Amino acid sequence: MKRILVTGGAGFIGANFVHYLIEHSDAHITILDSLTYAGNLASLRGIPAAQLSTVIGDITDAPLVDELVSPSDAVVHFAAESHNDNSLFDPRPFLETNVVGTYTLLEAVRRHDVRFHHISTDEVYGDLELDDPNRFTDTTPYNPSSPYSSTKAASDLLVRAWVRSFGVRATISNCSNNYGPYQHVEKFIPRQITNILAGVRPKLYGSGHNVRDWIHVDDHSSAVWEILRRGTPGRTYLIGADGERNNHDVLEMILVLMGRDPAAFDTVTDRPGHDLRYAIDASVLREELGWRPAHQDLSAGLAQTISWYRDNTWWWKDAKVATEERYVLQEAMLAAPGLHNDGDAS
Ligand code: NAD
Ligand code: TDX
Repeated sequence: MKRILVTGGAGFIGANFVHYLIEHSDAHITILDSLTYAGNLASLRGIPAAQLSTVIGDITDAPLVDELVSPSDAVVHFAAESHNDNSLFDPRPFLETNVVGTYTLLEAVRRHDVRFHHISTDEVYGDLELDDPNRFTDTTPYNPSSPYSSTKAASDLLVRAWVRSFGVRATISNCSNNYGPYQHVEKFIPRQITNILAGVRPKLYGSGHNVRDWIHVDDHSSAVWEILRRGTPGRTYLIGADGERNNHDVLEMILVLMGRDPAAFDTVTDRPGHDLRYAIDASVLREELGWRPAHQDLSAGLAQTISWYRDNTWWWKDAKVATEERYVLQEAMLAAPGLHNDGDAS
C-alpha cells in the first residue's frame, strides 16, 4: 500500500493515524478534510511534506472524491461529524457527512476497485445495563440512540450493502471511546483537563455513572493498520482495550493527577437519551490478527494526555473559547421546554 487516502486526517483520530503511518510505513498519504470546527491542520505539524498531500475539500463532493480515490491503493475513512451533543441540536450535518459522504466514497471505491476501510463506533450497538455480563460483538444487533450514532449505523449498513451487492473490498471497525493528544476540547476528557488548566470547575453530566470503554488513540491506530493490511474484506472488527470506567471515576482520576480536590467539579444537566454503558469484546481482533493494545494503564495514559494539553495551550485555546460558548447555549436549550432530557429516549 503505497498511496493511502485518509479522510478526516485533520481531526483527532485521523491526525493521530497519519502520525502513526509516518512512523510505521513508507506510504504516501493524502488527506481529504473540509476543516470543519473539528479539523486542525496544526495537528499534522512535523510530518515531512514529501510524505503528505493535503486537500481541503468535502467528502460529499463526488468529482473531487473520484479524482482522489482513483490513484489510491486504499482509503481509510475517518471523516465524520463526531459529537453526540451537537447531533442533538443540529442533526443535518451528521446526515450529510456521515451518510451522504460515506455513500460518495463508496461509489468512488466501487468505480475504481480500491480497498476501503470504514471507521465506525461502538455506539451503533446502543447501550448496556451496568450489570450486563455481555459486551458488544460483531453479531450484536444495531440499536443506536442518538442522531450521531444512527448516522454512523446507517453508514456501516451502506458499507455492508456495497460489499454484498457490488463486491467492494471493504472492512469496518467499531471502536470504543478514544483519548489522547489532539482531541477536540468539546469531548469529555480534554474538556475537563482544559477546564482545570483554565481555572474552571469540570462539568459532569448527570450522575456520572455512565460507563465508557476507554482506549488510547495509538492503540486504535495500530488496530486499524493491522486490519487494513491483514483483515478480511467484508468483515467487521470491534476495537477495544478492556478500559471500562464510569465518568465520575475518570473525572476523579484527572483531578487527582492534576493535584486538585477530587470533589472539585460541578454536576450539570444530563445529556438527553444519554447511553448508559458501552463495552467492547475485541477477541476476534486479538485472535485473528494477533493485535494487542499497548496502553492499558488509564492513569498513565491520562497523565501523558494532561501533559500534552498543558504543553500545547496554543493548539486548543481558541477552540476552547468557542466550545464553551456552545456549551452555554446547550445548557440554555436543555433548560427550555420541548427537549426530552430524562435520559429515556422514548
Ligand atoms: P473529529 O470530529 O475530531 O474529526 C473529524 C474530522 O472530519 C475533522 O477534521 C473534520 O474537519 C472532518 N470532516 C467533517 N466533515 C467533513 C466532510 N464533510 N468532508 C471532509 N472532512 C470532514 O472526529 P474523531 O473523534 O477524530 O473521529 C474520527 C472517526 O472515528 C469518526 O468517524 C468517528 O465516528 C469515529 N470514532 C470516534 C471515536 C472517538 O472516541 N472519538 C470512537 C470511535 C469511532
Ligand atoms: O462535559 C462533559 N461531561 C460529561 O459528563 C462531556 C462533554 C461529556 N460527558 C460525558 C458524556 C459521556 O458519557 O462523558 C462521556 C463521554 O462523552 P463524549 O466525550 O462526548 O463521548 P461519547 O458521547 O461517549 O462519544 C465518543 O465516543 C464514541 C465520541 O465522541 C464518538 O465520536 C465516538 O463514536
